[in-house]
Amino acid sequence: MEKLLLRNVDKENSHTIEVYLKGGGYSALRKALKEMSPDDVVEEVKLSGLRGRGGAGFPTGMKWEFAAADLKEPKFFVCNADEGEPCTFKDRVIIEKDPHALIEGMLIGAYATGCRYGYIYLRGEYPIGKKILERAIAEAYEKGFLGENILGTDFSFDLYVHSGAGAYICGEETALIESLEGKRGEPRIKPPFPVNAGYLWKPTVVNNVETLANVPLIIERGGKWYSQIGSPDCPGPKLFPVSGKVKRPGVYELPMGTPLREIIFEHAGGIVKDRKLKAVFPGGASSSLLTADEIDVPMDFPSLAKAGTMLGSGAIMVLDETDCVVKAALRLIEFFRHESCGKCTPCREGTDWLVRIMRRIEEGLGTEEDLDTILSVSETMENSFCGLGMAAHNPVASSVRKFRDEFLEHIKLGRCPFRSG
Ligand code: L3W
Ligand code: SF4
Repeated sequence: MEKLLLRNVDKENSHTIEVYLKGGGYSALRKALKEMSPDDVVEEVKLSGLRGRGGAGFPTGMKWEFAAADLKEPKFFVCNADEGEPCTFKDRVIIEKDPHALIEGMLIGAYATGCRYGYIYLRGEYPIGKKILERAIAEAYEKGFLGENILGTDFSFDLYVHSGAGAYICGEETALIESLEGKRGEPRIKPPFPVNAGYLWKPTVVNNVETLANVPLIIERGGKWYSQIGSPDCPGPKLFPVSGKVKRPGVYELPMGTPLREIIFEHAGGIVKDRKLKAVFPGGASSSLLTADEIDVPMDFPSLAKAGTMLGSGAIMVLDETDCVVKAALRLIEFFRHESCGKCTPCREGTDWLVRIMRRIEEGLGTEEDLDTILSVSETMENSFCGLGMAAHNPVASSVRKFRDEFLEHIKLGRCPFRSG
């Protein structure tokens, strides 16, 4: 497949505006501003079928339509670049190697929705990305793509980078907004959705980095062209970060709907030392795992939901036959316990309970009853206040359901069977 999202990343100095312009950069912005009305842009994005790439897959055109219809002013356009999920490192490639694609996507989105100011909320642990983005923004101001009366039109837009301080919860859009306002990053109740009441309670569009990088392509080549790539229900190219026990870990751009088996065994080169595949977390650290015989699934939002898991950020984490599922699930729930903001009881207490029980089992001190307790705590966590708590239990609960024998072996042996002695 022709590289679309990664079309620029292998060019020398791909992060500079000279290289971006040479490759046709900012021509989509020019087309949008000079030849299309804001409504035309929204319609084109709706036609493309683009769905959010941050985890939930909400239709981007619909989100923009809601924001455009809200006439409160000023409106804000925010890029969620708080990429903090373990094993998710796809947005980083765009931030560091093709920052102008992101800026151009934001500009087109801001024009379509009537936003005057923009923020890129960047993961605190991406200091190189911060430098690159700030330089790219300065270059875009110099060339007249940012600021007052862009390209001689009535459209004006100012853009800033705001660094997070290392809290995963600030990737949740309403916690991100609270943090941007200078408050502690804790989620707000939804609705109202940010499109109507976001930053400073004004209409605010929040889109993920990868989502926005698709926008110049859609405007340049048309929504119809875009809608024919990948899965019909969920089209477009997708970045899949692949990590764990594969021969060639990395970020792969493939059409949405590419089978998981193909990604692992063809693109990522198969399992290290030709060992057996044991399990895969197909959609980031909060997805339910799939067993080796469940990987003939197309990697898109509806197909993975049907398979009882989720696409999430599209991050694929692979375990081989020498890996302990209990330990892997424990590591993930430890992350979520650390990152739970503590606002609501099911998540704050649930993640802590799961860590304690999982540690006990991993150390060989668990009981069979613990497995029922894990499933019951997981069920309670479904009632959490935000997506973090609602999904944090998935790796643990799915491991218990699909690898119950491995848990029982820990309990019977009184130690981890993957550890010698
Ligand atoms: C207007 C309505 N807007 C929904 C908007 C909403 C948001 C988007 C999706 O979860 C997932 C979560 C994590 N009017 C609307 C509306 N919207 N209805 O649509 O909303 P929502 O609430 O379904 O999801 P969310 O809270 O955005 C995100 C999963 O992502 N996740 C996280 C990945 C982490 C990364 C990373 O580190 N880069 O991506 C992992 O899978 O579990 O399910 O904008 O406002 N009626
Ligand atoms: Fe905070 Fe977790 Fe509740 Fe979300 S689910 S509000 S992260 S405690």
